[in-house]
Amino acid sequence: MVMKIALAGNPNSGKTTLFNVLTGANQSVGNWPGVTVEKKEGVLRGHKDVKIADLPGIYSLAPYSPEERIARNYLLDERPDAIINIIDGSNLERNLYLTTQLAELGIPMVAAVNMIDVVKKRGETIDCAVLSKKLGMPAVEISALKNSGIEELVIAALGAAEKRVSGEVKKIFGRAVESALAEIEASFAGEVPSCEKRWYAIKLFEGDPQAAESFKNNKGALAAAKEVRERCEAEFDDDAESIVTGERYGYIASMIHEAHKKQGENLLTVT
Ligand code: BGO
Repeated sequence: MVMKIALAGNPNSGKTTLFNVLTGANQSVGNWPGVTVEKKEGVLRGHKDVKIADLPGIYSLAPYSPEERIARNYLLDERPDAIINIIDGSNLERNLYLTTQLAELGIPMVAAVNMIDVVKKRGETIDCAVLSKKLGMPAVEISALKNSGIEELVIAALGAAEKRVSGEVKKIFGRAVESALAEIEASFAGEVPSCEKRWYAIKLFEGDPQAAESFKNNKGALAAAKEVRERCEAEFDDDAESIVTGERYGYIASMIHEAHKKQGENLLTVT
């Protein structure tokens, strides 16, 4: 059986470099349907039954730019067996924003922390065990340019794809937002597969237009989401999308605080 793995990440995270390392000459290039955005697919070296789809470089899974829509629709509609999320380790905060969103899709996933050569050259370290625990997925340090960590990454990605179920999606928001999301999830009844519930609860809470469109026949869920959203917006005196973004960055800051050490930090001084 053919397995599908999607490669997702920010622009300039090293996605093309990694795609080339993973697939070698086994690539085909076309366009995504209806748009002039390049679509690259390839076969994983040494694994002829594993296809790698290179998604456009994106900063978030909002449905606003063509690149975001392509990546998001591919992941939602095709539900690949796994996602490799390439993260520029020298730009953790910005890159982890997308990572936390991808994790909500309920698709098995591996974080590939790239540019580790740059990180090390700066005298910094990234603790992948901490990232892995906080993200609820394997995290592997790599340098796509120097071809290091690739074997470990492939093993982790194939392992995730074979399991077919994602790890438990971490509850990264504060108590009020988490309880709002639980209320929205409860309104789905049996209509949404359990691995997709959190994604749709967050999107409906945010008032995401594309998610609302896919729930147009489920008026109960839309009404529940609206009621919960309005209540939270009044409580926070802010709009739902900003509340979610703010709390997402809060969680990312706590992850980085634990996982990213700069030169001279946390060294014991003996007097
Ligand atoms: C240029 N380490 C280092 N040091 N650099 C890396 C790594 C890594 O692990 N991985 C990728 N790069 P893309 P997207 C460049 O092209 O794969 C570099 O957008 C240059 N080019 O070599 O294109 C990679 O597909 C001139 O750098 O990313 C590339 O995600 C001077 O990161 C850049 C310096 O990689 C982006 C760099 C003419």
